[in-house]
Amino acid sequence: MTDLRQARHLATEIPGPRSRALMARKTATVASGVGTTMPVFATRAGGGVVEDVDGNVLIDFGSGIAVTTVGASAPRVIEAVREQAEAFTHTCFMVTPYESYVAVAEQLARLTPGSHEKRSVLVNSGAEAVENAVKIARAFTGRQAVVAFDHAYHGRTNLTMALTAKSLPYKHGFGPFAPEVYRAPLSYPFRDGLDGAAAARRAIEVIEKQVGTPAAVVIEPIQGEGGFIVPAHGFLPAIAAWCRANGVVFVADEVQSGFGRTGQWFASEHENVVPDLVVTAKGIAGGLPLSAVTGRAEIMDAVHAGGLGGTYGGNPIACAAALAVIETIEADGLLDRARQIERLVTGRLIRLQEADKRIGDVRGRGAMIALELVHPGTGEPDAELARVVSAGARTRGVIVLTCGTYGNVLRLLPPLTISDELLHDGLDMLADAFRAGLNS
Ligand code: PLZ
Repeated sequence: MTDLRQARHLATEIPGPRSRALMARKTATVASGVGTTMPVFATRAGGGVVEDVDGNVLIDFGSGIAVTTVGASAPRVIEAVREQAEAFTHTCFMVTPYESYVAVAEQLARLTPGSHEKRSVLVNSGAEAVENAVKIARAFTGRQAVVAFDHAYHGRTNLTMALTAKSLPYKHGFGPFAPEVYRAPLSYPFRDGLDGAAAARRAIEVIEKQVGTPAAVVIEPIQGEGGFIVPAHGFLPAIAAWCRANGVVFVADEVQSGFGRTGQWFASEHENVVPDLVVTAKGIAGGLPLSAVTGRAEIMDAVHAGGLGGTYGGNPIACAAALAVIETIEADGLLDRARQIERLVTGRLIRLQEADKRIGDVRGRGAMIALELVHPGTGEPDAELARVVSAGARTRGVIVLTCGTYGNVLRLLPPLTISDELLHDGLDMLADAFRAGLNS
């Protein structure tokens, strides 16, 4: 969106009258289980902002939950989508294949960690891709058990609800859940104080004693919804090494942490981990619904012909968008940009933390940075403060999301196309919201 002004602008209160009217229509017709973070309706978005129906321009620290890494109206993506839509919108890859699906698989083989031979399957959502990774690991190993971790988030389908840790809002009332899912303790340095090796020993002991040898271990290299938890150094490599030694498929759920978000193509790379299977979604296609499982050829090809697929999997418009996203990240140096954003944002947040004991931890990598809020002294999670500060930031025109098992984490996920000016302005507003939150 070339004419979208890249500056915060409040034309009305938040939400304005048009958004309020639309919200009334939503309430009357959209299922109430579908929540919204911001009470405003979008008209345009791109660069580092979202414009709403009342003419407010909001700073985007959410990227539609880590999706629009290249911006919400990236020129190459717009062009690729337009061209593909004119050629054809769908044939179904399982009926009449097309080149872009193959090209996306080639790019995934090139970009995911490890130089081994790889295969990919393309599907539509993060949850669907995680489900497929589990199917593939089961077919390859002939085993059934799957291990996930504390605080994990893997989706809202039945199997991925089972893998997801948090009950409310994701699982409550929706059981029974898929069987043969087991949970191991994660490394959570801020709360458990363990180094990576000790945390891995603790997790492996739980797996060995309570599960035996599972088909797969599924883990987010940096947790998303669970609180942007970065495991202690050495934890991921130790878990991956145990998997390798025991013939267990190591699945990295890079749905939120992947595709340049953390300053590498994949967060696994920060720990030199080469997963057997990598699950991608979100940032892969600039907002078009696309996800993938990419992994070792011998594991992926263990599935019988016709065992993987779906009507829309690898839709041609989504594939065209994905190729444009990859080109954009490489041509525009966006991995470097993610690292710059990390320096700017963490620098400012650490200064904020030094002056405010309610900020217990500043963590994350690249443009995936979080603040964990606590009651000073006890360190108990302070979800109410997270609610007050994120709401305060939103009324000041900044889109800020929360996360965490305890609901006490503020997470910043700006598009990599955001300007430094917008980052500073957004962080100023966040600091204001913290100051105002003192009196709440
Ligand atoms: N794995 C690591 O972060 C999606 C969920 C928002 P889908 N996270 C955002 C919500 O409340 O529904 C996610 C993730 C990780 C899997 C998923 C699931 O991806 O595309 O939402 O299915």
